[in-house]
Amino acid sequence: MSLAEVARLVREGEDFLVVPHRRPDADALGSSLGLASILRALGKRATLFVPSGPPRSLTFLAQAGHLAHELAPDARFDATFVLDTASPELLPDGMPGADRRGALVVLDHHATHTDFGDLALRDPAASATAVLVVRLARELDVHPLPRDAATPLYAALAADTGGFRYLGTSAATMRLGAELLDAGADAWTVSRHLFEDWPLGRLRLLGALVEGLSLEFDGRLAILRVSRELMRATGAADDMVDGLVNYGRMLHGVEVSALFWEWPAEEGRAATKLSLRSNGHLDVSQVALAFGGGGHPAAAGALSTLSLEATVERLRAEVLPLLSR
Ligand SMILES: [Mn+2]
Repeated sequence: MSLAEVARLVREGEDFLVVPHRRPDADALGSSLGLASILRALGKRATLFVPSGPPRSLTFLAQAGHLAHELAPDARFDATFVLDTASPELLPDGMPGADRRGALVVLDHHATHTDFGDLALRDPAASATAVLVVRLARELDVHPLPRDAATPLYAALAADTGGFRYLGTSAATMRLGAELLDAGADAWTVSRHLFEDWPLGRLRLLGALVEGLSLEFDGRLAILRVSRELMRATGAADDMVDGLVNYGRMLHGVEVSALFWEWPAEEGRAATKLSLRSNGHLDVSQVALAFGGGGHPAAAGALSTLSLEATVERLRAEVLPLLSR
């Protein structure tokens, strides 16, 4: 689907709904805030739907625009933009039905995804969904980018590139970062909130995770276990676990870091959240896919229906062929 078609939909419509995936991360929320602000700069109405509200760590971003926690039952939209969302199951509850949401337009950069949406701009080569939002803004001749879009889009880009460090960070990534700074993005506030400013529970949890880290396959696979007991002992809240998987990847010799997070069992079924990071040579999105999840080649995840240790066991079996290639 072409950028021009999506741009035409924007020009012809008046009233838009913008939705990031559930439990939005910085790219999902930042690119949604950015798009809503760009639509408003064009004189359109934009409702940003985040029923759960922002996660605590991203409340600093939510100041850039109003988040709707619910939609009026009779609300109708000319089109609904869904951002950073690889499959419809990842959308929040309470989405309007097909008769009220208009065309469903997906902007996403996940390598593994479900084909959904009436129109889609999908580019796995884009380092963040924010890149696609800026492409759309250019197509719509929005110059310069609105000031209140700058910090959210910068945060989205900074988060998904690990602070402009990850594989795939290019001159174009840096140029876009610079353009967002020119538009008024507050880089220090973003860096401080995204990469520092940790609650004590998270730092204590990291300490315990490093202490309990185990290595497999000659130190090429790092395993981090987050049990409910460890969460209790360190005083960490559920929103403090995201991203800790990266610490396993920092270790010399490690190619894949896997974090296993014991999730409260629902209806008596065991569940383990699995996060995977690769140092670039192995495609962990394929491993996540085997567990019913997905993501990017270097960063992926899944929700396993097995217990924590059974998930570890299964992962060993899935990763071994990759490592021996
Ligand atoms: Mn993303």
